Amino acid sequence: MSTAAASSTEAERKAFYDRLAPQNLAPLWEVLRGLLPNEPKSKAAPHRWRYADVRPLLMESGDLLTAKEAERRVLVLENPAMPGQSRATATMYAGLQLIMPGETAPAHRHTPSALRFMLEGEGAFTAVGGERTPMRRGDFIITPSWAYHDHGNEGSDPCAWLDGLDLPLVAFFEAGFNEHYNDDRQSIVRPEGDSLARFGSGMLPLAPVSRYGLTTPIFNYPYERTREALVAASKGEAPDAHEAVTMRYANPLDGGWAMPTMAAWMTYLPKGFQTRPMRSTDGIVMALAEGALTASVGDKSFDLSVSDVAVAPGWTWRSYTATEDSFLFCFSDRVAQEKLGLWREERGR
Ligand code: GTQ
Repeated sequence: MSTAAASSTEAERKAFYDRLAPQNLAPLWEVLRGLLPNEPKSKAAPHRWRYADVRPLLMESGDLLTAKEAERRVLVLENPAMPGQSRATATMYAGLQLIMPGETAPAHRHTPSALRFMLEGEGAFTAVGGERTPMRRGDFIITPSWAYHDHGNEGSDPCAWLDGLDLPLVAFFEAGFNEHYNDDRQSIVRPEGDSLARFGSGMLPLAPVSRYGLTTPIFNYPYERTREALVAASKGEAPDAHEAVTMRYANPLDGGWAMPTMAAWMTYLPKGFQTRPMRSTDGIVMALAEGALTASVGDKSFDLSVSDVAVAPGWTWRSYTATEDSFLFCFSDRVAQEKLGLWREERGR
């Protein structure tokens, strides 16, 4: 008859584990607490990158190598708690991309989806699916999974933007593919503005066909329209205590989020407005489009100026105080978590 487990010594257990290892077996009871925490504890840390600090280094990289040499000239925003992993949050990659006058970031496509939030410079464009769009400050621009894309700068200023990609998610699923186009720039088959006219005018083609699978057919949501909508919406009802005035970028074909794995939204906080704390399971990357605010994230407090980027890790309390009329762009993996039935939030007082 076997002895009751309770009577076994540490040494006996250890000896047993040592016999398990060669068979690629392990005792669950030694790791169960770590596998099933009572609530999430993000590996990411709250952090803020000041654009004023990063910009000189980004510009220096412009002298160091061409966009073509680099393929993408980007300074990766690495979460300080996860160095070397190219992650801003547990699941989201973020970077600052620079393209100098006359340059082209050559056409390629990959299964990870990308979003861009335009920060600086005039004259940049991106091409997706045979159509070009100008990239202007505050524009939210999308590169759908597996769509060829190249970026160019036909102006006279350096152009810079925030990149967000679902790279860590795709790597987790081991579903990453990448391919180069046969030229630096893809051929253009549609006039500028075509997608926005067809899908972003509150009207749709009679037989609306999705150009990019699960991703919105609009690939540039211009800041002008976003800003106007938020300000107009703020007149109709008081800002929400937790969300202030928040609207999400939507796919006009189904009303869902614009992208299948990355959720993106913009929050308008009128000057002096202070949100109540909330937390959600998605880790958030934010960039200030306009204004000035203080973001409290966990035990940190970050003053954000225009184009500063910050990270609020998952399940970490966050709140904002606007020192000026402020527009805060945010993205996270919320849409993926929602689809998997995992997303939760908690609203504090
Ligand atoms: O512009 O296609 O920041 O492929 C990282 C990987 C940007 C891009 C990044 C990319 C891109």
